[in-house]
Amino acid sequence: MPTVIDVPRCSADTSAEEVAALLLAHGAVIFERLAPPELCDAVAAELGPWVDATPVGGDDFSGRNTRRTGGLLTKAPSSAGMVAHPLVLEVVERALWPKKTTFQLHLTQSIAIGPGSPAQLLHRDHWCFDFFPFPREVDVEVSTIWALTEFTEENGATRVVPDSHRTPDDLRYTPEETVAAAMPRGSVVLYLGSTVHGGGANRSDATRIGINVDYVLGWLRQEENQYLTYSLDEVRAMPERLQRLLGYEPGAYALGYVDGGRSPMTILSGQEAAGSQTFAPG
Ligand SMILES: O=C(O)CCC(=O)C(=O)O
Ligand SMILES: [Fe+2]
Repeated sequence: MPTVIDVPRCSADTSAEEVAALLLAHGAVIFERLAPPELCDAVAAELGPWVDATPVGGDDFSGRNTRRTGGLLTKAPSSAGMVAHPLVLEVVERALWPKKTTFQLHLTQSIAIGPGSPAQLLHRDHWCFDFFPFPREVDVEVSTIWALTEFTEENGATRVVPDSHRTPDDLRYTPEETVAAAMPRGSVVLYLGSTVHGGGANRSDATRIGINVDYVLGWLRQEENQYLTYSLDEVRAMPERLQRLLGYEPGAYALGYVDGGRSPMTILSGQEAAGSQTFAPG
């Protein structure tokens, strides 16, 4: 039986620097009770009807009794309090490497794992990049899952393999090598794109709901297409920080420009000078 270490834990008064150090050291970290109950209540109330209307997944990886509801920023606007949580963003910024210009949202989704669901296949989220073998010391993605319901060993808390983030990409792990990211409602587990993990089996009689928000370097393609998920008018109504996170700021000097060099941010704000061309972010 292998010795399995637990996911390190910290609280809302731990500094972003310390949290990032734990995340980089062990590949995962749990921030306990970062979202107050009122925020969880608001997100749950806004989200409820959307989850009810969401079909279950069509394959084993998505989960045949799991409902994945995307585009959270308009379906559950309060989720912005999680998506753009300043402490989480600071940790993400510190952890991603090689960080140059910026990072962006990779996806937002609610993951509602229904009773009786088996465990999800263990995987590394950065496999979404067509299984590109990133050098082991490079972290291009940070994933987060907020516990909207309590996460327990029994109800399908995310399973994580601590310290798996620097092992060869093709090294496979067994369920016995995972630990449950059990945590109270309002907590969030952060893990690197290279960290092995998967949704747990739900052996309870209630649905487990997590708010999954992933971040990725600005020069990579987003998993959930943010430009088609929200209309321009919806994006224009959002705070600037969210607009930037959605990918409307250049991903690097010339990444994402419009028409020869205009920044999408100036198009959103309608403040561009006619004929002006700039690659400058914002
Ligand atoms: O729902 C979970 O706990 C994990 C889901 C996950 O890792 C994924 O879908 O990539
Ligand atoms: Fe995953």
